[in-house]
Amino acid sequence: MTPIPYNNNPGACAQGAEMTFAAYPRRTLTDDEIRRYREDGVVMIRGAIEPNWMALIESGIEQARTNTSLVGRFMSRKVEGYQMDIFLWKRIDALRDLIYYGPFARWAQQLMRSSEVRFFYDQMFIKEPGTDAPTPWHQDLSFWPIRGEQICSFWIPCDPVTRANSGLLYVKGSHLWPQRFKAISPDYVAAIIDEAMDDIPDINADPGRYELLDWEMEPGDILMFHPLTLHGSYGNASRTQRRRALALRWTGDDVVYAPSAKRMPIHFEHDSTAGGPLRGAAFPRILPTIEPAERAARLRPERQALLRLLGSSAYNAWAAARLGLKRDATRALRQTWKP
Ligand SMILES: O=C(O)CCC(=O)C(=O)O
Repeated sequence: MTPIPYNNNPGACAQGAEMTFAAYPRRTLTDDEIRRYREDGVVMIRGAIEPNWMALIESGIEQARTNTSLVGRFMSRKVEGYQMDIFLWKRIDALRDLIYYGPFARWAQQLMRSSEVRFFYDQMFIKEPGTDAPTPWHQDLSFWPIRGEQICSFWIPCDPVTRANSGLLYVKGSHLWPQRFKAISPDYVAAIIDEAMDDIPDINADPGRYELLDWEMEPGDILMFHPLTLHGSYGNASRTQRRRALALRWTGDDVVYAPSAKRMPIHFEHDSTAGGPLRGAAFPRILPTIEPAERAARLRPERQALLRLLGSSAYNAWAAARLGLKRDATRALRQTWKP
């Protein structure tokens, strides 16, 4: 299929709109790539992303890096040199265009075998040179207020990555394990740690026991992975190279909204109700067609509701104090990350 040209001018679609639907990718995924995603829980596709889309990603990441949101500052406050932020597309036009008009939704549709594809959220992960902060082993789904099988994430580096400068590592096939592990974030956010869930085994302390997958990657390469595949990364040992990456999360037909105090709160407007499908401006439908009302909402950048943000911080402080009382619980959360 012919790729649709994009004029590479961030914001052009929002202002005039020469595109009204998601572009077709340079190439579709092969049966073998889809099989690897299903069996291993992750697949790396080399050279998948065309330079025009990479330029948009880099522009979006640089805007987010240099103009951090309130929630981004909160997420990054504890780990020196490790900068994170979420829902970037709500305030950065280049990323809104990427999500609506980039080729990503079509790959997600193929992987998830779903007729509908909604965008769940985006996330930035930046590790400055010499940042000794790992991303602990975790399963993404433990963090999220959703349920379902048709969910996938893409991880896109903007800089060359190796294991030593914080390329992602995966435990092969771990998405098929029966356990649901506690949500361990780089700053150990207590509010989302559900004590009823399993403790994550100390993967790096027992290397012979697990088959790890990782790749040296260049800008233009993409990782596609299942929300239950255990993954993490070392700190960035490079003295010169910043490591910037964007994650895009997608949902399909069977996904329902499942909010809980122990899941990531959503601070943007949407119309989903507990147990029902995702809908509304926070989780826009991209395929099979764009939902006009959600698309109209996307033209109005939205700030996170401050009151809800303050409420989440207070709840988190309370949860941290509670978890601190249970010393055994926190000990079990610590992981070995020595290169
Ligand atoms: O970039 C990283 O180190 C973490 C990425 C990650 O955990 C994710 O995209 O789910």
